[in-house]
Amino acid sequence: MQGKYRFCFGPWNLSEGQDPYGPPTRPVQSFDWKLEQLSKAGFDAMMFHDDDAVPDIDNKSRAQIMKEARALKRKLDNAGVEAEIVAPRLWFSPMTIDGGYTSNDPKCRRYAIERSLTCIDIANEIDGKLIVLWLAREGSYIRESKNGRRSVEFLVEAINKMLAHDKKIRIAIEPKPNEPMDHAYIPTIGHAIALASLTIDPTRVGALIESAHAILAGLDPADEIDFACACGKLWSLHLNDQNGLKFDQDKPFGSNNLRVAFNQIRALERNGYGKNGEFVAFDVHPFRTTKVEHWMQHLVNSRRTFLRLLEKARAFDEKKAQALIADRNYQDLDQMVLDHLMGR
Ligand code: XLS
Ligand code: MG
Repeated sequence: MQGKYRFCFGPWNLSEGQDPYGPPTRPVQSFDWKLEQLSKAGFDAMMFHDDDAVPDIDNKSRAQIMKEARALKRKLDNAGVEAEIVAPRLWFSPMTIDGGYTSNDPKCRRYAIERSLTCIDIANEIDGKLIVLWLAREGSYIRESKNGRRSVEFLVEAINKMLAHDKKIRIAIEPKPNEPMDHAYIPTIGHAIALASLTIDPTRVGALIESAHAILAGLDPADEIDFACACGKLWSLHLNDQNGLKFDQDKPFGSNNLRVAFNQIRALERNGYGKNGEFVAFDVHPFRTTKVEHWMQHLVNSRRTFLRLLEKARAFDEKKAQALIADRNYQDLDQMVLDHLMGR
């Protein structure tokens, strides 16, 4: 039985083009416009940060936050769009300059935890089944500024508070090795899964793999997928691409390396990814040069590439490949993959 995949993206994936060296190149668009584009392009769900769901969250009362979350839920229902994940944005506030859960300031650590609990309440209101923790500033700029052992304990403590706050919520940790930090405390999927095992309920803590983050760690995303799936922990996925060890590029899926993309899909296929309702998200950004009228293309194209490569993965001659493997003829296996991808 071959599975069907369901796709999503987040409002931040329709970004305006600013980078550290220049201002936006496209005007800001409303959330409603983004939701409409998502529906029109036939995607199934939307991802959220807590403040994508409720903007300016830190300056609103709890009652106001919940009211806006309920209004968002009605909007999503009307559009027939699900909420896939909600992620606390713990890297923007003045309270998270030195990190969220691992800040050296106890007041700031408390802020990060309280904001995460509010994020869980918002997720429940909009029926988002999964909390994602991209641990953006949980790391160090210089090694001596933080105690690494203590930081791991702070992370466990924070996740435990979330698990205790809601007995049903599931949490997926999204590792990334660097940017904005010099070194992040949870750089790979192995670290994420090990961290899960230290919490009070490891069955409710899993992981999310982003292709570019694995590449930035010098790893093959397909191997990361297989590792997470072997542990039963791949609960969400951010496909994109990355041209080597540079800044985080969030290129369209397959844009840099079709073969690496092909192998990610083979890994998803052999692990039955999606059979438990998991989504495929494209955490991609438009090139800065993109015009307003082409603003959706990086998402539409990523899905198109995914579906084309899915056909390629399913049409791959496994019998022939197995015969070459049995003969230890990896030379011809290599060429067989290239020929297959080139259409012969
Ligand atoms: C940034 C992350 C971010 C998360 C969600 O590098 O990929 O987009 O997916 O917080
Ligand atoms: Mg991501």
